[in-house]
Amino acid sequence: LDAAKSAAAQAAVDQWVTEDTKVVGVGSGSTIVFAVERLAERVWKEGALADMICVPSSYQARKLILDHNLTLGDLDRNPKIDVYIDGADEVDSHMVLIKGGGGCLMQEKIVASCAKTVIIIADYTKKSLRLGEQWCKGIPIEIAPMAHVPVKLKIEALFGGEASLRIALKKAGPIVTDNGNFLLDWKFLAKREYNWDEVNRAISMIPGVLETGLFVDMASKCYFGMADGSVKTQN
Ligand code: DER
Repeated sequence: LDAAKSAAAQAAVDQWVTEDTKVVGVGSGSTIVFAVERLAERVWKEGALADMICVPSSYQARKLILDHNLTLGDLDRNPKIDVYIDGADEVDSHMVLIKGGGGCLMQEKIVASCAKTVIIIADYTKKSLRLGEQWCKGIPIEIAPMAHVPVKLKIEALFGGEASLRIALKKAGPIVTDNGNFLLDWKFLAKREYNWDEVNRAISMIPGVLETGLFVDMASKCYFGMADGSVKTQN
């Protein structure tokens, strides 16, 4: 899938990051690595994008920017972002995204919300007609640690399914996010028709919920790398 990810990343970067692009928001995960590598190639091999500033959406993104000697910015100094580039766990036919498989959804959504344009890059396995077809791990939700049980119960009561606390693999106990919070993964009911905008708003209103991995009406355009190396777009 790396070739597909790389093709999507390069197409997106070359279309949306030009000499006029001053501030780029950098997402998190594995696909974004290819986008940062392409940005670095443009800067260091082609001598382009000299004024570009990169704003990270996680510790991982921050390290990617530093490791590639790109100029690191933040929302204090760069609150207006020209383009935000990030991956997705799933993209449905209405461009509703599930994000947060890598646990960085809160800062991702914050940085994305500051961007004029949000560009999603993914391999073909992320594209679906209906949310849940491809991504079976549930919708990630960032919550305050002390609230994880009541939030779980409220989500399940409101919308069904099952919300599970995300447990770490290489650390005893729950995953702790870059923001010091816990994550629930909500496996919703596959057969139920959800209005994802309403679901996103309702879950966001539950006391103790910091952010959801439902990105509704946020993506401007999606680039999917295909198995044959071609790139399909959705917007
Ligand atoms: O966790 C996240 O939000 C990531 O951006 C995820 O949505 C995409 O990660 P991937 O590029 O490794 O599939």
